[in-house]
Amino acid sequence: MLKIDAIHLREINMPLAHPFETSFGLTTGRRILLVEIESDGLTAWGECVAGEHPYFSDEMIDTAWIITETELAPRLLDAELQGGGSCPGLFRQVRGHRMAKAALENAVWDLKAQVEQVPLAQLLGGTRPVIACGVSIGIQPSVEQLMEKISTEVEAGYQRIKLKCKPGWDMQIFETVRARWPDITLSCDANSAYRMKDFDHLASWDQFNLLMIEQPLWYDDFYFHSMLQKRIKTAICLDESIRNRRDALAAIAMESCRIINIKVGRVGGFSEAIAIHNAAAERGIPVWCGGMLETGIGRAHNIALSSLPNFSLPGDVSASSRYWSQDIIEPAVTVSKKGEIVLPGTAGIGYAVQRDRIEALTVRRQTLRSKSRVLA
Ligand code: OSB
Ligand code: MG
Repeated sequence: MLKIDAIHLREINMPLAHPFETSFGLTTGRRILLVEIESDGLTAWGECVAGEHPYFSDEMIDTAWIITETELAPRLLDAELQGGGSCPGLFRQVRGHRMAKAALENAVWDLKAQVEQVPLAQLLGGTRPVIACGVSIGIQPSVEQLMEKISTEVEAGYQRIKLKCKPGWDMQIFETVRARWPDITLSCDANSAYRMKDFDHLASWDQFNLLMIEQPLWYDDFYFHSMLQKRIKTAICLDESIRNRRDALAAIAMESCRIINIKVGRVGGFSEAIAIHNAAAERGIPVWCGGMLETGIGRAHNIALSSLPNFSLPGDVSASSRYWSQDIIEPAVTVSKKGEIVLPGTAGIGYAVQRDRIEALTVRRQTLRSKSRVLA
């Protein structure tokens, strides 16, 4: 049994090495909530992937902070835990706030891996010694800059290029890219930028031989995606819409998608991520691991998750240097010329968390201990 003695919340601010633009907005720097749990002399970290604004989902760092402080941490502090799998039950009374829940649950999984002296990937059920990496390339100020970026990433060996798109930054881009790289594995991510009036337009993208179109329609929709999937040859991949295993089952049954992007934060933690992975595997639906501009801590968690067998498509888990001039783990995450990340072999997340660096980046902190428990 594990018992958590203290939970430390902190906000760190980190400028992105390159601004990242999606159909829902531009991010130049990240405000990130990190949680650190202490148990019997061991310490483990979790990263909350909620954004600076509630634009990708309804969570943001400030809602995650208050829910963690007032609801989730108090439940975790008094509990007797078998491991990370005990968290969903503890947190069930709190509806939603999955990114906040995931940060704590994932830290508990890391703690358990340290106690058992096994790599986190092994504890999660991972089997892959290396994972296949793709990149997500944001909307650029110009087509020339986009071509430059793609060229850099293709040269670096990444196995799949995903282009963020939106009305006005789609067809012409795909045409230009395909003219230069007819054979690369290419996909796109609309982050819900299209509507029913765009169905013919979306159907015309079949000519570009995209591996998938990610989340073209509303962030909370299955039904209209299933209508669209019937109209187009290209596979739809759902990201935002899939909050849990039931959503995955519904989407698969309705044929709303043929591929699922699993983000451990979006679905509330490793337990639910594994449940979705398994449900998809049983139904022949491949999954891949999405990214949320994570620091090394969240990135290490994504790497461990990506080692599960049905993560059979390259994910959005790429090198630290694409995001940060200096990461908060050592060594930084690197990607080989073959576009792969080698799973670390040591116990826990397999990377050393750089506490000094985190201290220097911290702008807000709070510690919660067992005796401070206040529940309604
Ligand atoms: O939809 O996959 C997305 C980043 C922030 C929010 C949403 C998304 C993304 C990415 C970037 O595509 C993935 C990454 O490189 O971390
Ligand atoms: Mg996406």
